Amino acid sequence: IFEYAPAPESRDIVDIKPSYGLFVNGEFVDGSGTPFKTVNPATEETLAEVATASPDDVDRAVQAARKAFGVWGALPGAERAKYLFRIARIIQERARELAVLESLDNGKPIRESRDVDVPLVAAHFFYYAGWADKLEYAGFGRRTTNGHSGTKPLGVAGQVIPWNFPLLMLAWKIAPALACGNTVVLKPAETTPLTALLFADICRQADLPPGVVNIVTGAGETGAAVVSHPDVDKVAFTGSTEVGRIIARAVAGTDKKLTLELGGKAANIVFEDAAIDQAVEGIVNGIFFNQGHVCCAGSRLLVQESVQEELLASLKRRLATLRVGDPLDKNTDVGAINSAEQLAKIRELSEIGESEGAERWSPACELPERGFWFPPTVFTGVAQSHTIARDEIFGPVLSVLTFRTPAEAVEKANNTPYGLSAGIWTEKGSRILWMADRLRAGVVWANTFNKFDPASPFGGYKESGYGREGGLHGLEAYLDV
Ligand code: TXE
Repeated sequence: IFEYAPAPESRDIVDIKPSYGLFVNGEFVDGSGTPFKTVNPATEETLAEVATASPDDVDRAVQAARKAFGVWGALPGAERAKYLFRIARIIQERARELAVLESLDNGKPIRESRDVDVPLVAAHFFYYAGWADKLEYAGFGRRTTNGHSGTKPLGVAGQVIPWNFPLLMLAWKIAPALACGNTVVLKPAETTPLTALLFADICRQADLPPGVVNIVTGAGETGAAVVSHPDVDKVAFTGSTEVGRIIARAVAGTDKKLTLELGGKAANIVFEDAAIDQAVEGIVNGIFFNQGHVCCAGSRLLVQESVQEELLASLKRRLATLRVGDPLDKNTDVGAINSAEQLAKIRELSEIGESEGAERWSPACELPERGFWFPPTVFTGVAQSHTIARDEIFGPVLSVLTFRTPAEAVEKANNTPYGLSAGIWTEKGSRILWMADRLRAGVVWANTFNKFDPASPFGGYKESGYGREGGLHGLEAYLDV
């Protein structure tokens, strides 16, 4: 299931239309709001003009989803599985198109969209297709001595997703929702709407009944109309903690169910007995993968004092080999920053880092003149009180802190309002277990980082949100028992 077509780096294989409408009830239709432009962040060239869904358009999408729920929710699970398997296979067949379009609209290196994002998207649809006819065995429905318990889909799911993994976040949201028998109105982020619209085309190709999946494009106002629509039964959001709070308030006092996947400030903790070369690869992957636009990015390196010097020297040598540039070049390691706004935020926080006394370092690298670019950056001498040790930067910027004992590592790692992920690098198995028990993080990786699997639940503690996506637990968010 992880197969994909090779060498997709040519732009010519995608057919980008000058303008796009909304996908409602199985058709592409005009939006009534003012259309917006989506740009290629690597060149600032406009890729297409995209419709904005007004509250009335969102209402039409929700009504279409409600009507389709009558059919889709009543289908036997095995029938729903057939559609999901078909969607998964079409994703594989169109993997090159999806990967190139994702890199063009988002700025991420083609190697990542081709080898990580798109294969994981297909894997999610395969995985949840497999559950569609087995929900009663999933631990939710059981025969008991006096009868039996069962599950029901919730109804219409309103889903709002961010721009860092446009297709993968769509898959995390849509695949389990559909497997459980719900229908969907999804709003992609305004800087990366194109692959969601290509996915809409895939739904048509798979003959998915009209209204089961609806895609409404637009900015935050469109998202707000989706989550506050009275006929939406379930809200799923991935994005900033700030907007997560707004959504939690909008949903409070209604009968809607809610899952939130928000920001993070993960600690990647390296002990003196770790395999240093391996740890360096994990640190690089942890913070420079996807330009650091990753909610679970290992943005705080906690290194044991005794190996700090050796580790940093090795890390700097490795960073000097990273290639920053054209996302469609298959040799590129670090692509473009997704938007001018995000670039401004990364610049501002980096300047604050310097002004608060941390030492800033970047390898020599030539950045393209046009587009949104930021070099891989490391801050050393960072104290816990520094802004760059506390705020989510969401860019290719690593803050380095040190510790002496495992207990101090735990204390520092947990000293954040977030709790999404953490990494541990050590040769001692017992230490991994000791640390994992004490880290307040939804995911703890050991001797690896940023590893994803559709069978693994993912989600946060504290201000990183609540609910789990992925795996068996991901079904719970879309079922009533
Ligand atoms: O996020 P927003 P932004 C963090 C990261 C980043 C910061 C800001 O630190 O720098 O958030 O990014 C929609 N009701 N993350 O401004 O605004 C919006 O249109 C309903 C972490 O892009 O949260 C988009 O589709 N929806 C994160 C989505 O919410 C609303 C990923 C996310 O945008 C809305 C992205 C409203 N009132 C950013 N306002 C992660 N957890 O991975 C906006 N939206």
